Amino acid sequence: MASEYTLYYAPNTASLSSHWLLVELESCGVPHTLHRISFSSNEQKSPAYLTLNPKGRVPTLLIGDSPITEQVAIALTLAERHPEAGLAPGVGEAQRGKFIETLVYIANTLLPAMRDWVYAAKDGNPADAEGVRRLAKTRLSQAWDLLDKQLAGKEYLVGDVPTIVDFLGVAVAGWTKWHQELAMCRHNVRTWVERMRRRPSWAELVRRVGGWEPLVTVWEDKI
Ligand SMILES: N[C@@H](CCC(=O)N[C@@H](CS)C(=O)NCC(=O)O)C(=O)O
Repeated sequence: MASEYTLYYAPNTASLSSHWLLVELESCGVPHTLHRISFSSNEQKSPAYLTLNPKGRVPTLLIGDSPITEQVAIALTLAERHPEAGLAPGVGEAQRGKFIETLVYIANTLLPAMRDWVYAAKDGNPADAEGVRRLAKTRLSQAWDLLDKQLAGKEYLVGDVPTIVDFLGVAVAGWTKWHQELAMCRHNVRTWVERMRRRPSWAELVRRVGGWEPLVTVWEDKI
């Protein structure tokens, strides 16, 4: 079947959740194609890519000819386009409010702190980077404390089945070695990450991106 989805991605970056969800959706018969962006040649800032994503970042998902960016927006779009996969509670369902709250928290607290921690010296003045990273670490730690509490006595962040907030959270938890250790020293977070990583789609994702640990090390070296 011809695929209407093309994901512009780079291994072990913010595109990981989008890639994982697309692999997950293959079990519902939804195909996709991939376009790997080379960070080493700064392809994310090339004129051709900037026409798709003016922010010069990954991920970008093309739906037909229409690009959307931001991993949280991509995840929600995929969940809404494929309700049969059960990746989000529907409008009006009991869990919908908690689901939106968790999605927004990931989007406006966890992910920006992660960006600040990784890119402090690049996004801002390198002389200020240490202070920015210190604050980002505190915010990440507080975010994982909160998510750990939310997971108490539960298998997934919202309701009894995995939704996109679980895919987004687990993807970012493993982004770097340091961050993975920070997140997974909390019992509920650790068992949740391990549970999500037992999904066949995770094993397939790791196989396709060429292994997990070596990529984590690559990122750690860059910071
Ligand atoms: N808010 C965006 C952030 C995307 C982002 O920061 N992507 C990074 C990779 S982790 C990127 O493309 N970096 C390349 C650059 O900034 O030049 C999202 O969550 O999708």
